Amino acid sequence: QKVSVIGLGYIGLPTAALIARGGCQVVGVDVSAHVVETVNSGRVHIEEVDLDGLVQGVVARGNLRASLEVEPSDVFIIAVPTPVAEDRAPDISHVLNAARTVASVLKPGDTVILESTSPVGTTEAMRDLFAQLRPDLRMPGQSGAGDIAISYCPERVLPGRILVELIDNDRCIGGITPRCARKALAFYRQFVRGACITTTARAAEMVKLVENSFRDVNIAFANELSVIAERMDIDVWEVIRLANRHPRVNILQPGPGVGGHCIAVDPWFIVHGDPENSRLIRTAREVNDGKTDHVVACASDLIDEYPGEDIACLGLAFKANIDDFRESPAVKVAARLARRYGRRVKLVEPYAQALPMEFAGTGAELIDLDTALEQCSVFVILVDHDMFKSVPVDERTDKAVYDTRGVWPDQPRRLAPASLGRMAV
Ligand code: SAJ
Repeated sequence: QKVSVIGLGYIGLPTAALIARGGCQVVGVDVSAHVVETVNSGRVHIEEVDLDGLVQGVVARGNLRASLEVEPSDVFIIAVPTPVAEDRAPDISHVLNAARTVASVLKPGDTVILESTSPVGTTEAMRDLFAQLRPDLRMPGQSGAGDIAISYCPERVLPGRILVELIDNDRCIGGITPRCARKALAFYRQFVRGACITTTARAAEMVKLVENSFRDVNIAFANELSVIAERMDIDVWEVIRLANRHPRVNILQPGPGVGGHCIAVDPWFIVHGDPENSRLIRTAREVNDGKTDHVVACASDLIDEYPGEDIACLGLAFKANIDDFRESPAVKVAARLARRYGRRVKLVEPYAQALPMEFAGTGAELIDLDTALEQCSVFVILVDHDMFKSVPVDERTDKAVYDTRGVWPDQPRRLAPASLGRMAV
């Protein structure tokens, strides 16, 4: 069985490598010559636990190679990006471009599976594009059984655990017809240990969007609580911990906003599909984005109470214990503070080799945690890296701290920042 994986990004490359390890002949297709060269030399262009060794092995054994061109195959997996445009409309142009190249090599009996997070109806749109470009082939759901099988099967993996979760997570497989779904199911069964459950393509598209929206709405609840609790001078982490002792309550953790490439994006696909009826989902997005502005304002209030003192921003990653800084609320907050306070701002990020470009020209610099503890008086905690949690309280009793992640719960209480102080008195 020959498999082509279109798009060698965070999902496509690990997927291609896993299928290749299972013994299939896999061709990874990407528009970037750099990515193709890197993979063909047995190396990786993305950071992910254990991926480098896996890719090196399957390339050396000849089971995986990369190419700029799509080749005839038995199975095609499309895993290209689906960003949102400025106006929040989903941009499925990469999916349709990938589908165009696949169409040119399709033959009866082939299976096409879309994995990219997509607005509802994208898999059908892909089917219609195939029908238009290949009138010689019968498409599923149009008349009779169809010559090719088309399905949607979203990925659900967590960065940092991608290879484990690709195998262990349950998969939801949506076919254009039940027969398409059964064909895709037989394919995934070869390398997925989790349950594989079939449904329609439209339902599967919605499932993916709903999963990430569920998380966004729940994080928004925690973020909204954190602002309310701050005004009421209550420790939100204690409130959440105690409320979660209720057997049916499970509140998530507040933070400086929501980052990453999925949770802050996918809810817009639902909102765009039905703006009138998605008020809660839209509001959650606004609450989470607004939390970033709130953190900048509160941190600035605190900093203004310590004129001339150095400020340590702890963490830049989009979440704990990873080295991914894209779409990170921590970067957004720290960069805005750096633009305002310049070289007084020091950044502590054990996972960064260099500062992200957002800090160019601000005068802010990267320092280590020990130096920050010696040199800085004000601490703004933006990421809950384990390394930060382990600072003993006696090393930070004299610091003024704005903690967005509840990393130092035992920090001695000090007067709240000016704006909150007025409320509290
Ligand atoms: N966050 C909080 N509070 C929390 C949990 C998360 O503020 O209690 C923040 C994080 O700090 C981060 C953001 O949310 O900035 C997203 O982090 P995450 O760990 O919730 O999710 P991602 O983006 O790493 O991965 C998500 C996962 N989706 C779900 O958990 C429903 C993953 O399974 C998906 O495969 C992935 O999106 C994706 O590719 O769609």
